[in-house]
Amino acid sequence: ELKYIPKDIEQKWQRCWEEAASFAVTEDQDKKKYYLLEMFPYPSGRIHMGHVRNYSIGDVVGRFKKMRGFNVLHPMGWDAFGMPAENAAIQNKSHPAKWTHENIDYMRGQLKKMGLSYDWGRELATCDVAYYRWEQKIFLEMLAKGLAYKKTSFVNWCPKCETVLANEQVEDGACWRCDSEVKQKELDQWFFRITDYAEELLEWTFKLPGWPERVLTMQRNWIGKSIGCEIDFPLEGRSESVKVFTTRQDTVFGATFMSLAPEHPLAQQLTTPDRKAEVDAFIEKVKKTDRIKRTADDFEKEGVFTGSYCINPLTKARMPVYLANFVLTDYGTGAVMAVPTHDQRDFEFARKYSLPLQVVIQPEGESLDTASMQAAFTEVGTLVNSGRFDGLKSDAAKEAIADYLEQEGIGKKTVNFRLRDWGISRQRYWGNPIPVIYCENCGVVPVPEQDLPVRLPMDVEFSGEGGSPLAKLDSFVNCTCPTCGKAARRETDTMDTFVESSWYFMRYCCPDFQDGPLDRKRVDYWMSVDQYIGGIEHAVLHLLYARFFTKVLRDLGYVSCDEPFTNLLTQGMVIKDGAKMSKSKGNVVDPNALIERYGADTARLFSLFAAPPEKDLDWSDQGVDGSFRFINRVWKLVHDRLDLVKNAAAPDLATLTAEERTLRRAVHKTIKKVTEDIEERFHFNTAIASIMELLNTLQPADLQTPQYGAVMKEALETTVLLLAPFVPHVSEELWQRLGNTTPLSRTAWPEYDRDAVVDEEVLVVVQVNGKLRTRITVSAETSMEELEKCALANEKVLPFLEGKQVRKVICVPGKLINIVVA
Ligand code: ANZ
Ligand code: ZN
Repeated sequence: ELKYIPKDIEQKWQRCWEEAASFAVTEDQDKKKYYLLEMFPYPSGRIHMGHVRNYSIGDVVGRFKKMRGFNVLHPMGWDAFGMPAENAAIQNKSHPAKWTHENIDYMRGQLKKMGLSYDWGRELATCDVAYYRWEQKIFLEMLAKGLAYKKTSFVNWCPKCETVLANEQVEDGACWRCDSEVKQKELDQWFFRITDYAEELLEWTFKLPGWPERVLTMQRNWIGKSIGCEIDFPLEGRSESVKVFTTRQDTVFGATFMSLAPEHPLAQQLTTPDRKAEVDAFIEKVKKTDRIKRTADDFEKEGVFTGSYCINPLTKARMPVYLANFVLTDYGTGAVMAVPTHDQRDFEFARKYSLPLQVVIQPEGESLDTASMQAAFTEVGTLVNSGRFDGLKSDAAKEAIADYLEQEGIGKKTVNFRLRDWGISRQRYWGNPIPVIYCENCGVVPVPEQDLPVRLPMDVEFSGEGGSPLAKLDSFVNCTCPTCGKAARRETDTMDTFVESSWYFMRYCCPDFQDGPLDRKRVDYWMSVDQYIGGIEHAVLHLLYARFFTKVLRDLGYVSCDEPFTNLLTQGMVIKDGAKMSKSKGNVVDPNALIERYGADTARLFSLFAAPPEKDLDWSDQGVDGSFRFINRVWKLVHDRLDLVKNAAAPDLATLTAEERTLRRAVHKTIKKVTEDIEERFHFNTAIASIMELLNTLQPADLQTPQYGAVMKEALETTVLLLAPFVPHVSEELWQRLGNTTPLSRTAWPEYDRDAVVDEEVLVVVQVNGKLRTRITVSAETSMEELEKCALANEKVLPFLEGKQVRKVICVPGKLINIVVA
């Protein structure tokens, strides 16, 4: 049949790939492996255009690498635990498991309709016990190594979701999911000691050239390494001292007061009776402000005097001790030596409370004066008013003062990280149960390995009120202590869902492994992921946790690699009418409707052609239409020439005519361009554009030469091969109609012929006023304008143009150029 009917051919080839298990892979030691991965979706209900784009990008890479001879692992699965399932359960009175699995089934069907080259045999869902049981084992091993621990802490609490949020899940003081205002709450929580890996996580950000610099910078800032000193400031009239952390020990002579976090353990003790009421009121007030606000630059700096003093260990000056709202309790030592002349926050604070200022760093060629200062001078400079350190530059002074403090026993060099341990406790049902038991005799008792998994019970009630449904389920909570046999209580917190996404990519390597979380041999064959593709919104959270987990699992002996993702591509958003596609904006295009109307190939082609992967993709109906028309043009071209090429052999290169050579050159130049665009740059849009250009060359071609059929056959087959990663269904179909019996999915990518892409050169005679002046060699395809430029700039020609005016240039392409001057 002659009409292009996407539905028919797409179903046909999807069935064919499925039946032949075309994309199933094993650990073939003879082949070079390539592990390609797109971030797995949350089964929210339906695929959206962001998914279509993400997976289309990945599929080009996967199919291309396979055609290039790689053993490509390209798996897909479901990030299936999480709050929306629970919220839906409350709303629809259905079970989160049911909701989740129905969504998975539906979305799997949608993905299959896109013709993506997944090894579906490796599919996993993190909410299945077959997956989360192994995560419990990993948790227990981390617990045994002290990498998982419990502590009481203030946590970000979302009153609406009734759960703890990681700092990363708080955006501008609001919950990242529901946008409610986040509160502070004190709770007993489980933590992963990611800070143990802070240094290594940071170091490796300098050894990941395949990651976008932007993401690496965000990770570095998040880890936030600060090199400085801890310095002891003795308290007046007391034996103890206050320890501060500073990165600017070169300014210690300018420290005129002390600022403590309101939560600092000494805060109450240092408060004199006359100050108590004011201090208590202040502490209460700060408790109510969230941490994000407290650290914002434009947040009003406020404080209260405790009534106590400490002594600057170098100047011996008396320094009033304040509590200040911008000093955080969990950074450094929770105490700051305030240097109002050189720190802006301290400056504002000092002005507000009339505290003394002393300049100790002088900028080049300037003289700061405390009376007229409008802001702190925060750069480096030369030390003044700093005793024996006067005249040193800041950098040298940092060293010298740190050494001096160490010598005198009043300080030591330290490194501080902004990174905090990862709080993983969630008071939620639909997550992985933390496998521990609380016993009055024995305390915290890990669930013994032979008792794993701790299954998530199915018989829960969802009222939507107050805390975790698990805690209300006696049959789950009540248990016996594995150590002493007494009645005990089971942990009812579940793990943050970021735990599941921290190692799923390794489980894909051995999804059916029954003897542990990971089968080291298989995991080592596939890891690291060669190309990871996903959204920039995961720049810190998921990508940092996944890196941490990889290192933990390495140290637990499960895997050899240090880093999970060699190359990372963060794709842009899909936008429509200038805004991100979202339900709230009402500008959503449903992939179902798109595929129904145009077919998956058009949906894929459009999302690949409209923008390079990292850039935002602007939705356009005309663009979709254009993609569909292009496929139709290819379809028609191939069918129009079927008779011509049917019985053609491969071209005999030695006897090609010039016209045939020109046609063939266009074909091989396109192979070169498309190959480089995909392989080196992921510039799929320009790759597709050059295939379109080739089509423009092929369509009008109509040679009467002997090998025209042979050359056209090569041209059409090449076009189809080059299109295969982008529009695989129609490519397979045309490939077959061109008489090939091996499907494209098992065909090699074309290599370009080096001889064919070299432009033919011609010798052009250059005359001035009809007299031969020189000959130049140029490509046969050089345009008249270019040829003219070359001739006019030629050094043999220039002397004859001097002082004359060019009247006319006569050009006979490929032969002669005559410059007429007067
Ligand atoms: C004295 C000083 C003088 C400072 C100066 C800066 C400039 P980073 O780079 O982020 O590590 N600081 C220390 N602990 C703090 C806390 N718990 N809450 C709020 N601020 C704290 O910043 C280190 C600087 O932040 C430290 O250096 C300290 O102020 C402040 F001209 O000490 B500095
Ligand atoms: Zn016990």
